[in-house]
Amino acid sequence: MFSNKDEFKLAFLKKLEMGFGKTFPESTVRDQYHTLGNMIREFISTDWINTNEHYRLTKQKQVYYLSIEFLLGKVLSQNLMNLGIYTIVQEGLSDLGIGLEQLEEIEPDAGLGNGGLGRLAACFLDSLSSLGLPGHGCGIRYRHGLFEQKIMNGYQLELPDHWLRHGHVWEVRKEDLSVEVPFWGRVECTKTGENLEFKHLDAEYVTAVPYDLPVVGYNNSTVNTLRLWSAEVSPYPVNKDIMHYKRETEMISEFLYPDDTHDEGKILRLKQQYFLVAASLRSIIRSYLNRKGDIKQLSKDICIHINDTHPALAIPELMRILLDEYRLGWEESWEITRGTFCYTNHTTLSEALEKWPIHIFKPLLPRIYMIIEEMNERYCHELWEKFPGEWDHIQEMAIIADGVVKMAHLAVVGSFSVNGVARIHTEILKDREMKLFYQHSPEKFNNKTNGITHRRWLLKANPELSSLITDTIGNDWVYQPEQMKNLLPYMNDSAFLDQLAVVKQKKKEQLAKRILDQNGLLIDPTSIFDVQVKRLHAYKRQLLNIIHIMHLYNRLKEDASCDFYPRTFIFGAKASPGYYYAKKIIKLIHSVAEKINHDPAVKERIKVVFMENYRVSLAEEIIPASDISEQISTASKEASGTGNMKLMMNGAVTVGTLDGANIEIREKVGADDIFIFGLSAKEVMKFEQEGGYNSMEYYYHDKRLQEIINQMRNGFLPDVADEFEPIVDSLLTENDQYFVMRDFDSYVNIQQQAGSAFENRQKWLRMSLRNIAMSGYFSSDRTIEEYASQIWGISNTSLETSI
Ligand code: DL6
Repeated sequence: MFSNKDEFKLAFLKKLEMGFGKTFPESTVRDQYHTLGNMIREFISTDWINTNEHYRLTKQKQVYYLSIEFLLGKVLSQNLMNLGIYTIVQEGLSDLGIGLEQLEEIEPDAGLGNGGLGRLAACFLDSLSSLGLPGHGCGIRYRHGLFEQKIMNGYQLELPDHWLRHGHVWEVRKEDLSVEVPFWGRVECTKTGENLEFKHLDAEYVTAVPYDLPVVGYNNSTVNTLRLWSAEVSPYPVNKDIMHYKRETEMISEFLYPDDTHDEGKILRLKQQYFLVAASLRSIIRSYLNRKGDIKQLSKDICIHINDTHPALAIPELMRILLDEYRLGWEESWEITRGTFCYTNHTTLSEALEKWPIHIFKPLLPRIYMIIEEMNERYCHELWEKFPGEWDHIQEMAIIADGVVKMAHLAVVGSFSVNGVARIHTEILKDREMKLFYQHSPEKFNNKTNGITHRRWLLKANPELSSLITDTIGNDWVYQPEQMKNLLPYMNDSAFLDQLAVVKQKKKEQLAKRILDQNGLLIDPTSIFDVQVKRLHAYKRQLLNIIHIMHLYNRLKEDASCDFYPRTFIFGAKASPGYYYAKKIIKLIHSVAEKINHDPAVKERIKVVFMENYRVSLAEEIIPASDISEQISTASKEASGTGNMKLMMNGAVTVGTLDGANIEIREKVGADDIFIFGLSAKEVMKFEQEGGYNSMEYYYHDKRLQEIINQMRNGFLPDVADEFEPIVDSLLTENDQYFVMRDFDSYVNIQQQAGSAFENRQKWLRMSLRNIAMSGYFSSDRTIEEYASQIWGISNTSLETSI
């Protein structure tokens, strides 16, 4: 298509004219973006076809990663980089007077996810392709991804995300591969000889139309597929008002996470989940049979990964297909099914463990419900044999109990592998949440510590640091990220450390400019950039961070001459629209920012910045500029975290609790190059068992805390009256469930240590370097290699190997 800059320019101009019927000078930036995107997608298509053909011919085992979220962000630059044509395109465009970054600005962030779980899925896809592994994603093409956050007077407002408004250049609609998904209706059971036959009658059908996105591997010609399903009206007749049916149908793929506080919302969520799995399984099996697969061998040739419990209905759905469509017996179907699925748990928070009320489930998915009932009966029978008479034990493990279907139980029982996402998380699952299941089938349980793709989070997000690394140790680290360890010998090389400092400074200046443009706030790029970017949740404790900021402010007010290195506190966080408390924390951050940023007495030594609409592309700007990475969740609550890994990889030093993957980060960098504070998970869980600690005591005895809490309610903060009563209540009346006050003193001390360490420039640069050098372990390539060899049983047999 093009192999050098001049060919690229010619092809680009021709495509622009043909696509938009305009001359180049008449074209808009959007026309240019679309032209480039379409060109690159076409460029990819030969490798895409070849990869599929290769899989078909070699009949190698395929993995399908089912996820209700894929937080892809922008893909233009990543694709150019993975294809090895970034420079050709950049220079070609530049000759035409177009900045590639201008076109990137136009690209919408594909925000089909909330946070960690969805971004992990996107990193995994990148690693699968880049390692030349046969693994594909299946998800939903939401018309509106995660809401756009606007801040008005310190309050979060949610606007619908219109990422598809101008079309999506990367997707290919494959209408011919549409499938029909049934809801409602009734099941008729007839007996023919010895056999029972089940028919789903009077169902209401929804057409699932696939949109395929290419997932381009890094420099290896592998292009896997992310298939996103869109819900459309079916050609089958319906028994209700057609407009009503259309609205209901299209709602299925309208919004990511509809509000499910009421039954109508719950039905929609459940519909989304079944829609995803029913469509995906039909398409997986169809393509398996096209490859001349034998349905009885399915579990040897295919592995389906369930990303959290949202796609767990895939288990009864496969049973239904095997029983009703292929007429296999229960035992045989069950063996195939259990051999096909594996499940990852991403949280131990009980409110996030999904349970569907039977009164909603049964009428919506009548045949699936029957199958789950049968699975449950057989499973309880098996338990009864093992634990005769122990009703409570069996009840606790049942899939259906207390009027609900327990999705985590369904996922565990129907999978051959169950994993947590960091070592401590897996241990907590085995010891607590899933203890009985672990005791029953310990062989299923394993840990796969999360990872992030270094290609996006370092190579693309931080080209300056990437070049420094490559100039210093060569580029093998791009293929084998653990080779970043070869940077360790430069620990005492002051010339190298100086270059590292220059890179960080440059990234900080870029971010400072963005903050000036976006927030109108001038910040000091030589101050410490102390960053907490993640979803807003009580357990993540943005509150502890802001309380600490208030404490620093109070100290500076008491003694303006006190020794204090300037700090810029940077937050980025979206709160779930219905999460009232989290929204109060956002308001609190803004009120504190308002107070501090305008107080001349602090002499610019503290600045507080809240960056609106945190998303993947903004993360790519903030993370490379960070000095301190705030990972301060209440120990035992954060399953793993992945922001901690991204920040570490970009040289930020962690201030954190012994929670999630922070523990493994500490093991890698050593206790001297991370700042650990607070209660351990064991201590937190012990307090929880004993009914918590007495937060009032801390209020009365720690004058610093008392002052801060009083300031939340005594008019000290501008324009707020009793705005923060719910926060004060959570700390005092509700006994501080997340141990914010309990960990405060320890946090203040560690922050002081971090500040002092920063002042010793050489020491800090060495800490930063060790974090970068040891971050290779947290590449999702390592994680995916573990999944591939230890769970999925797939390997790289691609035409070209990646190195
Ligand atoms: O595993 C990815 C990510 C972890 O890093 C976070 O620690 C965890 O909170 C997050 N979990 C979710 C839970 N969603 N649900 N259900 O996003 O997963």
